Amino acid sequence: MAEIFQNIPAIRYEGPASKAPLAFKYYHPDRVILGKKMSEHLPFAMAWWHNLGAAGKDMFGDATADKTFGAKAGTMAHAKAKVDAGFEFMQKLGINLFCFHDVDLVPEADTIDETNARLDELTDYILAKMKGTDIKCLWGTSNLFSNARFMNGAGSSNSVDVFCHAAAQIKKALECTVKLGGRGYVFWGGREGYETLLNTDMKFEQENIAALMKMAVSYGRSIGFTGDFFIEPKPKEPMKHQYDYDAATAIGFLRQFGLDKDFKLNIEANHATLAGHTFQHDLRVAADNGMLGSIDANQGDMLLGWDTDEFPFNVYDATLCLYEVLKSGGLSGGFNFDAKTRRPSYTYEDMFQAFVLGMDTFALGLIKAAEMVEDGRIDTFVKDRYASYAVTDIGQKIRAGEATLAECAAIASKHGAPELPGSGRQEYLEAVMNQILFGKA
Ligand code: XLS
Ligand code: NI
Ligand code: NI
Repeated sequence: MAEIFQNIPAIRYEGPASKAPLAFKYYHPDRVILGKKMSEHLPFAMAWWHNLGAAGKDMFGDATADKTFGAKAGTMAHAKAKVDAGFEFMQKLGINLFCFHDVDLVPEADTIDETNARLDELTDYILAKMKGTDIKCLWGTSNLFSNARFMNGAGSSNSVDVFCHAAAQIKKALECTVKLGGRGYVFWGGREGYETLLNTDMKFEQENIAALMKMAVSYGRSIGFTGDFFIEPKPKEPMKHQYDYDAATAIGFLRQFGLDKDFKLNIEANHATLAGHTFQHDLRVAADNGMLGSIDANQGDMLLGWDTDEFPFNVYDATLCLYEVLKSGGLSGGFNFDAKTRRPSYTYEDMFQAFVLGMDTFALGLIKAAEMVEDGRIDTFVKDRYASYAVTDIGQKIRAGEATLAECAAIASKHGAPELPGSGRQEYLEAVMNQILFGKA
């Protein structure tokens, strides 16, 4: 097999003093942090669509990068060249997982049967490539948003034929995921939402989305899929209102329709911020509900109001992300770089540089989050802040759900006007964070 990324060697850990662009400064897979190897804390994944597909095309301009990998675009030869490129890429970076949409793998044909035959051929090709490597599939999904037929959504479409087509794509994508040993299956409801209620029956649409998900669970389980289904919440873009607005909304939906046993969440940094939350907020909401499954690791730009899918460089946010992940006991899924290089970064070298940046950012985040946990000042502060519940009888009864309004009212009249609840000391805690992040300056 001819080397595609010539002149780019396998990327190694060289340590913080290295100035080599294509070397890890912080990601050291075998380094043990809180009793576990870095590589186990950080199961990194490559997103097929961005890394092997996205070539810099945007609403105003053409592609800037060449992602044909020596084949004619849109052919099965191209689909296979992407597999060759993807495996060489992952192996050179030491990444063992990938995520895909059906139409990232093969060009869509005129009929679903022909597309499915192409998927059979290509997944055979991937399976053969996987042999003798540690590379596995993190999750699969189906693209139910690009094709014009999905203009009004998939499960939420007004057209039953479109609904059935979406079901057919999900059926096949699930089969491909199982064939490739995927750990998860994602629903990102790109167009599951609406522009105006003047033409929309929201209740009808949400019931249909749930019905489609139920069919997916029942089919998936019947063909041996034992992993998690995930909803990937996002508030808007492409639709004005998307039903899976944020973690809290998605959890409510899953519980309403009895899907919460089979589903967890795939939290994407840039989607949380689009919803007006911090990344940490949506991670915490998911974790508190036992539904933090997987992460789409990217970052947005606070000055731009859309999903810019940048490779993460913000160590502060990565640290708070890993803090949530460590405290929740780790992910059943992984860290999928749902991210693309900026349009003017169009070379093969830029593709690798982007992953070095992202992996080092999350490695630093892990190192610093572990320091936060070991340091203990933040955890202790939070625990002490609620101590009045632990040290009083009434507090314990409230926590146990055994107190009544009358009992609380009796305490209130006995104790008189409460003292102020104690300083939140936010500035102190932010200084602790800075000391942990930059203390060795
Ligand atoms: C788009 C989403 C998408 C999902 C997979 O904003 O992030 O890439 O991760 O469909
Ligand atoms: Ni995503
Ligand atoms: Ni996204």
